[in-house]
Amino acid sequence: MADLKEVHVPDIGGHDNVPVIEVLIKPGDRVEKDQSLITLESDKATMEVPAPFAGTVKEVKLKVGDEVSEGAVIAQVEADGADATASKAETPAAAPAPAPAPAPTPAPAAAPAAAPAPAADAAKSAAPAPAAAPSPRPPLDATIVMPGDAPYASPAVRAFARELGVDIAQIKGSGRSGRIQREDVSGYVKHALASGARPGNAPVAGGNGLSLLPWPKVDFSKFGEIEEKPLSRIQKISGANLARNWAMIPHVTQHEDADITELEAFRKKLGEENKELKITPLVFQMKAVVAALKEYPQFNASLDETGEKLILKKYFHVGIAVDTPDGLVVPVIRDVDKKGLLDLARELGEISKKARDKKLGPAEMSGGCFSISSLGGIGGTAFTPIVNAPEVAILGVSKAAMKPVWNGKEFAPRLMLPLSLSYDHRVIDGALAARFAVFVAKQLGDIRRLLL
Ligand code: CAO
Repeated sequence: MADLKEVHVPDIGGHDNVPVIEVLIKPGDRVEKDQSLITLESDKATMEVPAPFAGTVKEVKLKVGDEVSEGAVIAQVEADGADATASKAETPAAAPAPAPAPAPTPAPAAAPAAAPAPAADAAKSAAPAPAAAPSPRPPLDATIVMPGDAPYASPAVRAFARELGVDIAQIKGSGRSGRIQREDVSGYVKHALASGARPGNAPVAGGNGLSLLPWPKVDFSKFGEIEEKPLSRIQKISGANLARNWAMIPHVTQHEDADITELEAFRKKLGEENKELKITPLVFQMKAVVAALKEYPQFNASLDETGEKLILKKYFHVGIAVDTPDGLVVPVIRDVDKKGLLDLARELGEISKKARDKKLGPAEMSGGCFSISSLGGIGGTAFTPIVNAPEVAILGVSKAAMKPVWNGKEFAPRLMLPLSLSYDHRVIDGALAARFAVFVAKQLGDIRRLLL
């Protein structure tokens, strides 16, 4: 027997007052279980709220522009008999929304398809995919990994497109507000097949697109026990940004060692005198980087969205990559040039605690000029950090180690800090990068320079 039930907004990751940007149902509509009812858009993600059961919409309780939180009533739905068990919609599917700062240049390079991936995994997408279903491989465009360009389509349509190996961002939707329908996906595939695109023979528009294989679809349970774990929201958002930056920026990494033997002795002394603070090498690196940004202003810059102009910044805000249980975040420490080592140590402690307690606001993660990613507390001898667009360079720091260094007469034991400077080769030439890295190393090698 039919049962009139209210459908509520589910858990939307603790967000309140999230605007409704689309209402996809009207009274009288039949909805299937998991069909999208409304679309919400927070500052970080667009989320489609699916129907928890099948039925007929009797009354819609929301309109575009309303702001909702968990528990708000979406609609009254007359549920089909056996389906009428749940009234709260399931947790919505989130698509990352635009990052606070836009990408510098829509370069002709291509990028992995809609599913964002951490950099290392993105690299794997170029590997052969033995278990992938045969599918047309359309040319991919770099804008696909721009989270803000996430196309409108229901989870079912997205799944259908994935199944066919189709990049949904290539499809023009024929539904309301450009919404992509199932027919649009099949029409796209038919067209691609008719125009000669087939597995292993994808067209490459103007030679500018990368022809990437679809993501491998593998039933891992065939090989042993597995467990599924959804990516956190932070991982999805940072993954999309990393994938875009990795695909669009021609990266080169310059390596350099800094002799921090004297700096380390000074740091230890400073730590003993200021026991309430944790003074790590990172604060010195921040000061050294700012000195280098002043010397080489090309590094304190961003490409504008046309890719034809550099914006040079006269302020010195440094982003610090912080590892949290939910993924990587990059809070920004402002005006590093105006702060002393102790102030920076205090602020770094506060901001990394805030990051790990998930209390960072968007404002605290924007406005960076240059980032530092320090893995020195963990280990490693070098790595290749990914530039945090629209910045043009990032300094990776590995673990300092005692090494024998030739001083002209003999090998002497020195504490050497490995630095890995990744830069956007569109903006920075190799020679300039080498000069910047040497400059940073010199600053750290002679801390008196940091006072200059
Ligand atoms: N070499 C040797 N030792 C180092 C070091 C280095 N380069 N950098 C830090 N250390 C030491 C510190 O002095 C500290 O030692 P004590 O415990 O004896 O005082 C210890 O390592 C731990 O330091 P820390 O990591 O807690 O502190 P930090 O200021 O160096 O870094 C933070 C703070 C927030 C950057 C760090 O905790 C973190 O999250 N790092 C990971 C960043 C990351 O994930 N980057 C990868 C991003 S992908 O590109």
